[in-house]
Amino acid sequence: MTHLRMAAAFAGALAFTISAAQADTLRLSHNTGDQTTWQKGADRFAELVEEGSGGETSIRVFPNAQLTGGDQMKQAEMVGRGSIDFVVTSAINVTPLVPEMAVFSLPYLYANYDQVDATTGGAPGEKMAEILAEHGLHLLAWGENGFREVTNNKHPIKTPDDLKGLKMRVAGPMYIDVMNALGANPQQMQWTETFSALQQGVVDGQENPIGAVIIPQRVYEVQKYITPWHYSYDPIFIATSEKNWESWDDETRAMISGAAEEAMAYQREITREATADGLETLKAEGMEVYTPTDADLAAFRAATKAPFDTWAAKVGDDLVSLFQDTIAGASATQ
Ligand code: X2X
Repeated sequence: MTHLRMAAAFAGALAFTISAAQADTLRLSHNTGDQTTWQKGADRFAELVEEGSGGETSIRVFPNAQLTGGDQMKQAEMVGRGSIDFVVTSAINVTPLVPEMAVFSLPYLYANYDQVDATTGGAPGEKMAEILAEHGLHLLAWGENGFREVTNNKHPIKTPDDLKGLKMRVAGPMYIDVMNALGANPQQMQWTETFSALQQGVVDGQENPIGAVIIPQRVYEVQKYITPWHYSYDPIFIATSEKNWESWDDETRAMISGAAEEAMAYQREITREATADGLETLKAEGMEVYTPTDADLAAFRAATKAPFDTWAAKVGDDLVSLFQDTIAGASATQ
């Protein structure tokens, strides 16, 4: 090879390195599988950002909490520190870092979607964004995991007594207290380990939203009974690090926020659609559905009052009142 040809080859390699460095690839972590509405929302966000940046910014989506070695609670902390660019996760996963996030999921706080939307779209949502910012997380938009419904393999759950002694997988600390109050034996476990734990009978049951998780993650293959008891609502959200946010100019901020809003509106819509006909889907897959009566729901509510009070005190009375006042102003029935 002549010197000249070597120089040309070297220059070519250098140009390649520079352009690869310029096309910014940001990383987004979420903690469910790649068929869920979480993934679909994250993918839509990535597409919109790629378009909005004229191809200069691409986002790679990592499902199943891969970036934190399967630890779903650690994602928010890593984003807060700026080591991951974006997270799509649900409220309960953030409670070890930001205990106030448990307010959303207090047992029987919400009766319907109008009430949910009034809080995420109003002053409570803004207040939570301020609290998240204190932990280095810049909230971009709210999406939906949904109302969490209980499944198990032993028998239909009709009353609080039916939970006695059941081994229940739960995602986070507040749900441990709720399950204990119901007489179940709760066990905190990563979501990615739950399917095989249910399959092998390590646990008897679990609780998760129908459209966002139970159907796309095929929980019906390893669970027989479901009771749509709507005991706890769990929102998801997209956040970036405050560090990223500070580094972006106004135009980039507007583009990223707009993409997040649009992606989460889409995510919420497909989640509600999948939930609306979800029980039919689950019956077709062989699950047995017990639809609780108003009296059953009142019994579940009464049985979860103690953990409600404990966690309301933990998150703070002012915050709970802000949510309750907003909820009272929204329509009471579906
Ligand atoms: O772990 C769960 O149960 C899940 C997937 O719903 C959450 O991330 C809270």
